Amino acid sequence: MFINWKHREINLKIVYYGPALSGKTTNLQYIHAKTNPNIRGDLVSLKTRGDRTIYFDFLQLELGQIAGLKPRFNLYTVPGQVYYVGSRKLVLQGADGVVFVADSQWNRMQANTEMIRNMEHDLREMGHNPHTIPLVLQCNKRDLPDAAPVPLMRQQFGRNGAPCFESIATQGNGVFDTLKAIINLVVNQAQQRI
Ligand SMILES: Nc1nc2c(ncn2[C@@H]2O[C@H](COP(=O)(O)OP(=O)(O)O)[C@@H](O)[C@H]2O)c(=O)[nH]1
Ligand SMILES: [Mg+2]
Repeated sequence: MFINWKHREINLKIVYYGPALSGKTTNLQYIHAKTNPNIRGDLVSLKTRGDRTIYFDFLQLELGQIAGLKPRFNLYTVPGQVYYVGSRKLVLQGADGVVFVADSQWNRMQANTEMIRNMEHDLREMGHNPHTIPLVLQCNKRDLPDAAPVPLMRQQFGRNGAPCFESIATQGNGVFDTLKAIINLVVNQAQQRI
């Protein structure tokens, strides 16, 4: 959370985290396609090459008000590939909330499990408490025939009481339900901290 008192803006960071190809970028593409251009910026996909590769997607939304301040929600995705561990940590830095995009296909359960572990580890390393940071679970790719049951996924990848949504990001199903849920959690926590 970063407040610019001069401009009365509050910047909030939401990170879409999950294994490679689970549908994180597709979520942002759908949000970008369906929101009014007056309240959103461009969808930017960045790949920087230096001594370190930083790779993520970024989309900014301006919605509503919090305590008289104008909130800007900065949505990021992390790259899921194993070798982008540095990017994932950097993107998680300062996160106000996380959406874990799980891939529902049976053969991706191991990848989901590994990424949940990475997420908890990276959150701790970046100074967050993985048990209290606002978190929403999205079970994506529900259209595929080999999708694992949602209760099982919720048990494996969800946190106690964390909202869980089924989605088909390519069709937009569940994308805004997920976004609204994480925004609600993040706004509630921000209001308590201001
Ligand atoms: N069948 C199906 N494919 C999806 C769904 N969501 C994303 N995809 C596809 O999965 C692939 C990876 O998606 P992408 O958003 O790039 O994954 P990322 O690596 O998590 O950013 C793409 O080919 C998407 O079209 C879904 O709900 N159902
Ligand atoms: Mg991506």
